[in-house]
Amino acid sequence: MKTGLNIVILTGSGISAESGIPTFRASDGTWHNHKVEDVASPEGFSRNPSLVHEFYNARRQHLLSGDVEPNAAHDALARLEREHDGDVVLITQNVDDLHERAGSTSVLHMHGELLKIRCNTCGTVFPTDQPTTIESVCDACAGVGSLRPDIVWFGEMPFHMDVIEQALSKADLFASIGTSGVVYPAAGFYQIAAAGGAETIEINLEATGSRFDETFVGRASETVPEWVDLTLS
Ligand code: BV8
Repeated sequence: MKTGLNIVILTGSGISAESGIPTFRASDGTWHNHKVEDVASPEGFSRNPSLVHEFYNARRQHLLSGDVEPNAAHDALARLEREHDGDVVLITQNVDDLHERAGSTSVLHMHGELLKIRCNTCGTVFPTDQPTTIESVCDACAGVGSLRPDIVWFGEMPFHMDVIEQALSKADLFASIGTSGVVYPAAGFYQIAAAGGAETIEINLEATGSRFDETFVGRASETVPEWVDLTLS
């Protein structure tokens, strides 16, 4: 592998599947037994905020339960960041903290984070490991019922898009790991990177049909460490 390459990585829920976190599009088309528009949209939140708080409280509790740990794929990406002699930018659509727990240091959570909440009134973002409800009080402005998950819902602008677009334009290598490539703008990142001259690869249980230069098929906990070994060799 040539030295000093700029590597940009995008991960999706497939990288956390073997850690025990259900992927977004389960086969029955629902997501944790809910319709997406009811639990991952601003309209759904204004229609029934308690349902949305419960939805994210349950996922946060599962993440913090002790049953969910980073897997070998998360560990391998942290090793790539430590050992690669060029830039490694890690973008994730996931809202879990498994990349950080595996040792990745600068993770761009473009869809937000389960362990953060935001006040709709004053905009303050807090770390949290506690459930939130419509009675929760904002510690910054004392607003009652003004807290929401610090999550990007459908129809909302993803976070860090300026940094992401910069990184994609400078990428020499773009790797998409464990994502079905259905949700935009993330699904279009490989095309932006390719337009900037990057080689693009996909690592997934099955090829998604998007036009990557190369596809590695297999479980992330096996294929990602193999790809990192290859990239560092
Ligand atoms: C926006 C919240 C603009 C966090 C999420 C038509 C065309 C283009 C776009 C649109 C359109 N209609 C609507 C849109 C926009 C919309 C969109 O893309 N809709 C889709 C459904 C068509 N996008 C948006 O609304 C985005 N915002 O566009 O804003 C804008 C402009 C101006 C002003 C304002 C706004 C916001 C999108 C973010 C939505 N939030 N989640 C949360 O609660 O989790 S998205 C949700 O999908 C999750 O974040 C998830 O990460 C993400 C992507 O899903 P995947 O991670 O890919 O998961 P999935 O199950 O689909 O796939 C898993 C993959 O893993 C599979 O391929 C599987 O094979 C693989 N796998 C499984 N196991 C393994 C594995 N691989 C390896 N190893 C394994 N073991």
